Amino acid sequence: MLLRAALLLLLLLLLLLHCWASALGQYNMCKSLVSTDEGSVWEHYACQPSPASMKDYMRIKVDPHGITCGNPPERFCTLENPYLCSDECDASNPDLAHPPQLMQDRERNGLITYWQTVTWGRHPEPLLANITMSWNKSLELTDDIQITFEYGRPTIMVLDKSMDHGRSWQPYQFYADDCQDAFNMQPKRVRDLSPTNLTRVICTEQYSRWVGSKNDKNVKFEVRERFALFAGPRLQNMDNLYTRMESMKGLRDFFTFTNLRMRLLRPALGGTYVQRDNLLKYFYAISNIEVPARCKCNLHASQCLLTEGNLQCQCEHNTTGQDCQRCKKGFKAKSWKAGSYLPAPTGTPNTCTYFVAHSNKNCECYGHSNRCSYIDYLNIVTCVSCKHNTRGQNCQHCRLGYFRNASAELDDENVCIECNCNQLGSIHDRCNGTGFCQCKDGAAGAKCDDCLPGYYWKQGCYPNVCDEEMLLCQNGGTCYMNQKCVCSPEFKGVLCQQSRCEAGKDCNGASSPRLSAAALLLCTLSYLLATLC
Ligand SMILES: *[C@@H]1O[C@H](CO)[C@@H](O)[C@H](O)[C@H]1NC(C)=O
Ligand SMILES: *[C@@H]1O[C@H](CO)[C@@H](O)[C@H](O)[C@H]1NC(C)=O
Ligand SMILES: *[C@@H]1O[C@H](CO)[C@@H](O)[C@H](O)[C@H]1NC(C)=O
Ligand SMILES: *[C@@H]1O[C@H](CO)[C@@H](O)[C@H](O)[C@H]1NC(C)=O
Ligand SMILES: *[C@@H]1O[C@H](CO)[C@@H](O)[C@H](O)[C@H]1NC(C)=O
Ligand SMILES: *[C@@H]1O[C@H](CO)[C@@H](O)[C@H](O)[C@H]1NC(C)=O
Ligand SMILES: [Ca+2]
Repeated sequence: MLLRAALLLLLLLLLLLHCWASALGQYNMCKSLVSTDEGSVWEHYACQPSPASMKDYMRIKVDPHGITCGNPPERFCTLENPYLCSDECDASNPDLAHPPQLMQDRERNGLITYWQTVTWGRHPEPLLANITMSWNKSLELTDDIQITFEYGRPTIMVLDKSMDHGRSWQPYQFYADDCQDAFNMQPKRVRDLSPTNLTRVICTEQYSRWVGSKNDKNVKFEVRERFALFAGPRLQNMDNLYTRMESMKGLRDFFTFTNLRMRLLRPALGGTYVQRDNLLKYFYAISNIEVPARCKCNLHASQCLLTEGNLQCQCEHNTTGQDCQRCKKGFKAKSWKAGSYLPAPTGTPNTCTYFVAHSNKNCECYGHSNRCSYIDYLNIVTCVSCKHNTRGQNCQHCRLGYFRNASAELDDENVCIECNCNQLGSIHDRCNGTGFCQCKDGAAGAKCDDCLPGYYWKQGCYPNVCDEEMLLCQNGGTCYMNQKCVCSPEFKGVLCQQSRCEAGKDCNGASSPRLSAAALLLCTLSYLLATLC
């Protein structure tokens, strides 16, 4: 009796814990053991890692070379105290150095540490600096990016992002005290956006105006406010946001990145003009960059760990890859798919599965079929109804009329490319392993849609009748598209080589040839009649 009560209590406790856990974070579990009539089985769910402070994992690069202050040591002053230039930056003295890593350190005892640039000594040449942050991992923003500037925020800057490890970049947000002047853009705020255009790249003046260097130090990229358009002001309706993530094109990608870059284009001025006689008060200083995000694991992992210096999703659902973007070897009965947030609250895991044939042998079809049959007399298992234009025991070949896509893996839907042989120029519709068709005489090109020199195209390739080199039209005739000579009235023949006036005939009497033709017809008819009678 007591045991029973204790068990019940434990169960209640577990249930409570479960509820508490699911309220705390959605999609935080990839699987759980549930008991059924047939014993315990694993149930699988769409899952994603918790948000983390990604500044701990970022690699920072600062450009141009020599932009960090302190080498050689230099003095600087602040916008509020422009004539007290007693502060010093010295790269060789740890207490006075301001290296880039101070943008991502954990500050202790209230001591603010910051990266700082050289001062604007080269005015009016612009003071430019790039800060590139790399993770070597696809991440998804979960809250605002926040950059903390000491001694004033830049009056012009751009935040860029890359989704392909820095190969290509796109602007994420423009910042200026005068958007029209700096970027020829209308100033906007995120609150001007609506659900239909929240992925619009805007220029904002909210973080660039001078408010004193201590009043507001932060420049933000607003994620929370954008989420709120779907999830409500306190993000209480995240289900709605997740539903939109599934259905709205480009929404998830908008928050996805592998790299970020800040382009600092003009420092804080503390006023309208640059004071040329005191350039020691113009520079950039950043004490912190906060990037709250989660690893993008395509809803196939609830953990993301640092392995060999790189973030790596701990893939479940028999997926693999840095972002769980592939099926594990041997689990390719279906094509890979990302997990789905829908239906709420647990989503769809879209697990990778392997196929066991009736004979209990593995049925490997590289994802082009999920059916095999056992051929008794050959003692083999072979895939049935290979899709994506494949064929073969394992759907490992391309159907006739298709060739292998060299840049695609065997389990790719695009693995076979149509030969596309020109019907008129080629012998048949098959091609070799690199897509070359077999051409009829005179045809050329990979698809046989061209002609060799000396041939012309007219529903196939035919040898030239005339040309400008060997087969010249004669007697003033002109060559028409290599197909025929257009002769002047007095000449005929393929190359106009024959005169219409042959020796001994009267060329001027137009009626005489017609007459003789009529006579000939008459003769033939009478001859026929004679033989018939
Ligand atoms: C910053 O990056 C942009 C884009 O690659 C480049 O055009 C610019 O020259 C860089 N600026 C500096 C100061 O390195
Ligand atoms: C980036 O991550 C991939 C996968 O973890 C790894 O193979 C590669 O070496 C990493 N590159 C760098 C520069 O760390
Ligand atoms: C977004 O749409 C809203 C209303 O549909 C419009 O008022 C606003 O100007 C748009 N914002 C941008 C940046 O285009
Ligand atoms: C992954 O494969 C293993 C067999 O190796 C199986 O036990 C497990 O249930 C599979 N997981 C999923 C999510 O299908
Ligand atoms: C070849 O495969 C790659 C990778 O899947 C794909 O991007 C490309 O479009 C394919 N080429 C053709 C011609 O289908
Ligand atoms: C296909 O034919 C082309 C042209 O004859 C040739 O260059 C190519 O090497 C052939 N490819 C294969 C795989 O045989
Ligand atoms: Ca710091």
